[in-house]
Parts: sequence; C-alpha cells; structure tokens
Amino acid sequence: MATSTGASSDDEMSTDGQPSAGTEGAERPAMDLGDFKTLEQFIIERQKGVPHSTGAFSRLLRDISVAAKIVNRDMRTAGLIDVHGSTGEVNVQGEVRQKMDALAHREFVLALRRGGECCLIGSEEHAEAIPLATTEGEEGDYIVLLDPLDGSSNIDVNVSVGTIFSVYRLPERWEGKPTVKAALQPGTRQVAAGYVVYGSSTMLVYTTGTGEVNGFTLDPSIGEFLLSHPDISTPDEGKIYSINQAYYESWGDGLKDYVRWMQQPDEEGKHPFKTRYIGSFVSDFHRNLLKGGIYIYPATRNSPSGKLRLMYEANPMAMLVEQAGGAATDGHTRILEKSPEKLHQRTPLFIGSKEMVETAGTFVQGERELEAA
Ligand code: P6P
Repeated sequence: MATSTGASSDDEMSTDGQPSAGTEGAERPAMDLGDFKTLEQFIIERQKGVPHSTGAFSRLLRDISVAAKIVNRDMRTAGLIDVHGSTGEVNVQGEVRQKMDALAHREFVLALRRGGECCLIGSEEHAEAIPLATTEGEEGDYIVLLDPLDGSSNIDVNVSVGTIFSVYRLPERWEGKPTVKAALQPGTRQVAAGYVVYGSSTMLVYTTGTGEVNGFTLDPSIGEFLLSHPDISTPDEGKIYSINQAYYESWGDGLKDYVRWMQQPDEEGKHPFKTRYIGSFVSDFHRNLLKGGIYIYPATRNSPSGKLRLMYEANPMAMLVEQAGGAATDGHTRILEKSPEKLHQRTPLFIGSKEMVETAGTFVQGERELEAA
C-alpha cells in the first residue's frame, strides 16, 4: 500500500543522508476506496429500509449532490473564471448579489428541474417561489428551499462558504399548481435537511429525521461523496461561541449578560470560552456541530428580526442540530415550531450544543442574571 508522501525520493533524502529524517509520521495515509461507502450507495441502502419507497426521494438527493459538485467545481477555480465579485444587482434581501450566488442558484434549479422530483423551489436568490413545470400528471412530490451560497461575499477572500437545503413534501391533496403557500410549512414537517460546506474539503451533511446526521466528503479525483462522518452527534456542552460582537450595543441586556458570563474567568477554569466567528454561517455551524458550541445571530438594530432566514437557513440547520442532539431557538421558541408567514422571513437564531442554547435562553428570557464579578 503506497505510503509515499508523493515527494520524489531525492526530496525525501535529508542532509544527513537518512531517508525521510524529520518527516516521521507525516506519511500521507493511503486511501483504499474499498473502505468507503459512496453517497449513492448509502442513499440506496437507506431507501431499502423505507417501505413502499419509490426511489423519488433518493433521486432528489442525488440531484442535489450533482448540483453541489458543479458548484464545487466552479468554486475551486473562482479566481480563474471571473466569478469573483458582484453581479452589480441587489437580491430580494437587499444584499449585493455575488456572481457565484447567481451561478449556484442556477445550478441547483437546473439539477432539480432535470431530475423531475421537485415541483417547487424557494431560493434566497429569487423573490418568488419557482414552480418546476413538468409534464402533466408527473408533478414532482417534493419542495426544496435553498440558500444556494451562504456567505458568498467571503469567496473573493477564499473563506469557506456553503449551500443549505430544506426538503418538504407537497401537502396531501394539494390542488393545482404548487404555490409558495405549499412551501410555508413549519420546520417540524421537513422530510430532510442538509448543507454543503465548501471548505478545506467539500462535505455534504444531511439528515432525514431518523435520528441520524451523516457527513460525506467529496473525493474530487473520482467525483464521489464518500461517507466520512457517520452518525454525527454534537456535544451537549461546548466552549465556543460564534456571534458578531460589533453589534454589542444593540443587544438586549440578557444577551449582554450571557456573553459576559462566558467571558468571565471562573474558579473551575471553565471560563472564559473561546469566540470563533467566520462570517459564514455554514462554516461556523459545521465547526460547532463537530466540536460543540453555539452560533447566535440575535435581533439587532439593523436586523430587528435577526438576519438568518427561517425557511432555508434556520429550519434546515435546526433539524440537523436536533437530530445530532443539539437545540435551536429564537431565544424563546423552538425554531422548528415557528409558523412561517413569508418565504424570506428572518428570525433571531441561537443554535448549537443543547446546554449552551438552554443557558442562553435563561439569560435572554430574564430568568437568570449575571452575578456580580
Ligand atoms: P454579519 C452571510 O451573509 C450570513 O448570512 C451568515 O453566513 C453569516 O454568519 C452572517 O450573515 C454574517 O453577518 O452581520 O455578522 O456580517
């Protein structure tokens, strides 16, 4: 089994003539594809466990993964194919639309339209819900809500970004063409949720609500997502908090107390916590999911209802984090139980390790105050 680091033998000779001196333990581990399960194999395996499954949902997940691979390809050469920067337009959110936003949106719409399993898309990049007209009588059964590329303003400076998706079924006995009303279901009705993080490696992480969250890492040499993080569970406690401190003055007193509580050294040496805030929700969420932590985007003066969108950011990530053992609220209410009124509505968001979200809630709801230091 090859263990070479890939360097030529000359490179490995050191000055004292000993081969590879000083590089002990740095050998590149070989990867035997036989050790890994592809996303396709995994989906088909899980489909077998679903009685009366038609395969439509499996095909929908495959369509999403194909679009993710295309976005990944464009992302990895963004600096070379002139997709940096903005399109000069402003999206429905009033935010400057990055070229990659538009590209990612297009790739997911094309893949879902081609696949035929999706009848309606709600996207951050499009003001109205997008019905995917298929031939009469062969309407897709699924609705996909999408943030095609969250944090895209980071692309030009090579910071990782992500795609977030949420899947619902078209409501039973829906009459006529699907409209946005068909999409406005509480998060508890999601049949699947996931994200793709385009980071040091590209990972697709998803759940179908069966108590499992599974992560797949893209091997670009074969174009396959491989099961690398089976059955992810997030630590109940963590020491990382992710929040933009620049808005401190516009926080409520309870949140100010909570953050100061995390910052104040204590006798047990548990505090201060660490702050990590990338400015890319998917990246902050992914790190906190694996290591434990809390991401907070509260109501602020500029974003009185919070900045994150309920339908295609907060709800899917709330489903994922709960399935991994964590929690997600708006500071008061469980995210998944919020009743949506608009496709692009925003919500304050406290999401991550269960005990951290609960502790934050006690401060924000005024049940707890910061003891005098
Ligand atoms: P701020 C990106 O625009 C985003 O929606 C999230 O990915 C990120 O966490 C947040 O906004 C950053 O917002 O106001 O801190 O710059």
